[in-house]
Amino acid sequence: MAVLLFCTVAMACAPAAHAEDGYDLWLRYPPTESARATAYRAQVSQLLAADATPTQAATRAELLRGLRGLLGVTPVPANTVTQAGAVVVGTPSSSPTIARLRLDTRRLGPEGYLIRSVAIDGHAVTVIAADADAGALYGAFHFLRLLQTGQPIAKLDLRDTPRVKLRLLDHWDDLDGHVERGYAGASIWDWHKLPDYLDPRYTDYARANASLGINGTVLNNVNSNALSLTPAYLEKAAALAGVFRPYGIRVFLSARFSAPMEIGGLKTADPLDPAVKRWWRDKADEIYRVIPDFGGFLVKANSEGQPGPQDYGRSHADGANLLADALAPHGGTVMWRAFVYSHEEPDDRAKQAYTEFVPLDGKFRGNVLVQVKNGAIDFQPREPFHPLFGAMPKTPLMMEFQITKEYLGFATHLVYLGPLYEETLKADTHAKGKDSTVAKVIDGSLDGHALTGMAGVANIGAGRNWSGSHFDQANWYVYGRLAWNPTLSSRAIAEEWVRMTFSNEEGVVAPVVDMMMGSREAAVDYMTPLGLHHLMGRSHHYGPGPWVEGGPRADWTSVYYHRANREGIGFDRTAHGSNAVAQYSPYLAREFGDLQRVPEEFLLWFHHLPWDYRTRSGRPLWDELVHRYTSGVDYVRGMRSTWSGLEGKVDAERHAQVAAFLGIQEKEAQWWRDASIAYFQTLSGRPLPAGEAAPAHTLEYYQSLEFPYAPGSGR
Ligand code: GCW
Repeated sequence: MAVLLFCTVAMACAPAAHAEDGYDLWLRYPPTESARATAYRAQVSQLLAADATPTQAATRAELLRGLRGLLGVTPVPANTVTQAGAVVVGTPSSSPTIARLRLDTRRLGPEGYLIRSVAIDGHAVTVIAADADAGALYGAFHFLRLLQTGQPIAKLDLRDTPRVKLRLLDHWDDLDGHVERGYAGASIWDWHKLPDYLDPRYTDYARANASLGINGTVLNNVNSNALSLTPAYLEKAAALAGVFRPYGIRVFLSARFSAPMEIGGLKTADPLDPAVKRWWRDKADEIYRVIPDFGGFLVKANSEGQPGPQDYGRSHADGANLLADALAPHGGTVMWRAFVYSHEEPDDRAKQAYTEFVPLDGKFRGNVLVQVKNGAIDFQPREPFHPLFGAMPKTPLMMEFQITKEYLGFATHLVYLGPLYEETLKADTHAKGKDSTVAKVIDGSLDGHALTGMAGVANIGAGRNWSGSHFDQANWYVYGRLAWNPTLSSRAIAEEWVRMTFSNEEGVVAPVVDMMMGSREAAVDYMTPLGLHHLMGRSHHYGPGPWVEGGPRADWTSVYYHRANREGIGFDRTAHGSNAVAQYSPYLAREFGDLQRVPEEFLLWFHHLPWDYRTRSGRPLWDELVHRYTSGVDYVRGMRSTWSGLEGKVDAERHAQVAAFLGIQEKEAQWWRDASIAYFQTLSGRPLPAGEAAPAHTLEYYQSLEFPYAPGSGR
C-alpha cells in the first residue's frame, strides 16, 4: 500500500519538457491546466494501491505515472485512508479498505470494475474496485481518462464490464520483420533478439492496449509460417507473454495448417488422420508448458493459397475441430477465419464465404469462434455488413476489422475509422426481427453465446509513433474502445482521444473531432463512391487502378467489381444478377434489391445502372459520381485548412507532420478522382458536368504509374 502526497511546488514535479513525437500515444499525462489541477489535487491527495502481484504493481505504477504527470504528485507509502481525497484501488482480497466496504464486486466478473465516490471514516474517497486484478487495472485507466479529459470526479458512480470476451489485435507480422499491409515501419517484434532482449516498448505496447481493454494479441501473420510453432519461436512468444501478462493480455498464434508436415515430419496434415491429431495435441501440450495462459490459434485456411482441410477433402469444421480438440484440455480457443473464396469458383466472390460456412453452422466445437470480416469482400472503404452475421446462430462469430488502412490511404491519409466500425456494428441484420444488430451478434446476446470476440488487424509497427501517423493512433484507440463495448459512439470516442492526445481546449477539440468524423466518408467519395469497391492498384493496393484486369484471377481485378461498360456501371447482386441479396434476411434482401429502397451508399454494390440513371440528388449517375469524387477531394482541402488554423494550439512537431501528411492526402485524393474519372469517362462517353475540372493528366499517364516498392505488400 502506498500513499501519495503532493509536491507543494508543482513545477518541481512536472515531467521534463520533451518534443511530442507521438510515442506516448494517448497516455501522455501532460500537466493539467491550473484551475482544474487545483480542484483535482484536493480530490486525489492519497493513493492506496497494493503491489503484491505483477498486475497490482502495474496498476499502481500507472496511477503514479499518470497522477505525477497530470497533477504533479510525489508518492509516499502508507496503507490507510487518513485524509479527504484518497483514491483506493484494488479488490476485496488485495485491499482491506475495499473489503470493509462490502461492495458487490462479484457481479463485475474478472474484468469489470466500479468507480465510486464514498465516505470512509468521514473522508471523501474515490474507490476503484474490482473482483480481480485485471478489473482494477482497467478501472485505474478509466479513472486516469476522466482526469485526462477534464471530467468532474467528485460524485462518481460508474461501473463497467466488457461486453466482448476476447478483444484482440491481430498482427500480420512476418518472422523476418516485414508487416503485411503494415505502414508503420518494421514489425514491433524483434524476433531475432527475443527471448533475451525485451524491448521496453513491449511494456508500453501492453500499457496502451490495457488502457483500452484489449486482452489478447495474435503475434504473427495469418499467412503464417510453421516456424512460429517450433520450440525456439515458442520461447520467444513466451517471453512476450511474460511482458504482457501483468496487463491482462494473452498471447495467441496464427497456426499454419500444414505445420505437421513442415515441422513435424508427417506425410499429411489431414485433420482426420490419427497421427495428425496426435501431433496437434502434443504441440498444444508443448505450447502450454511454456505459455500456461496461451490463448489459442488463429487460422487462415484454404484461402488465397493457404493450406487447409479442403486439401484433403475435409470441411472447415473438420479443420477447426482438430485444433479445438487439441486446445480444449488447456482452455484454448480456435479462431477460424471465414475469409475464403475459391480459385475455381466462378460465383460472385461476395457470396462464397456464406455459401461455404452456413451449412457448417452447429458443426463446430464449443471452443471455436468463426472470425468474419466486417464486409463480404475485403476491408473496403465501405461495404454492407457481411451476410454471415445473423446467419449462423449456432456458432459464435467474431468480428474482424482492419485497423491498418490497406484500402484507406495507408499511413498518410487522415481517415478516422470509428464511423466505419460503428456503421457495421449498428447495422441491423433483421435475423430475429428488428434490432438484431451486428453488435448483438458479436456480443453474443442475439443467440446466447458466452464465447465472444472481436479482432482488429493492427496498425502497429516499430516506427516511433507506433501507427505510421498521429491520427492513425485514433484507429487503434477506437477499435479497442469498441471491442470493449460495441455500442459506444465513435464521435464520443474521437472526442476522448483528441482530448488525451492533443488538447482539452475546446478550440482544438471541436474542429478536430468534426474533421475526423467526416474523414471516412470523404475517403469513400474520393476512392469508391456510391457502393463501388475494389478499384485499387494491383497487389500493393496503393492508389487508384479501376482499369486493372487480367492476371491470375478475375476476382483480383477491378473490372470484375465495377462491371462498367458503355451502358452503365455497378455489380448486379439482385435476383437478376448474382443474387447476393438473398444471403441477407428477407427484409434486407428486398431493401437492397429494390432501387427505390437501397441505401444510396450501396447503390453500385447491389445494382448495375445506366450512366443516366437519376440518383436521389436529381443528378444523372455519371454526374453524381463525378460530384462525389470532387467533394471527397474538397473535404480533404477543408481538413488542411482546419488543421493549419490550429497551428500554435498543437505542439509544433506533431502539427507539422500532420500538415505534411494532409498535403500528401490531398494530392492522392486528387489522383484518385482524376484517374477514376479519366478511366470511367472512356466508358460513359459523357462530358464532365459544368464546373467540374478535367483530370490533370491523360488516362495513359495514370495507367503508366508503377510502385514496385509500395510498403506493406503481401507476398
Ligand atoms: O485484404 C487482404 C490482404 C492480404 C491479407 C488478406 C487476408 C493476410 O490484401 O494481404 O492477407 O486480405 O485477410 O487474409
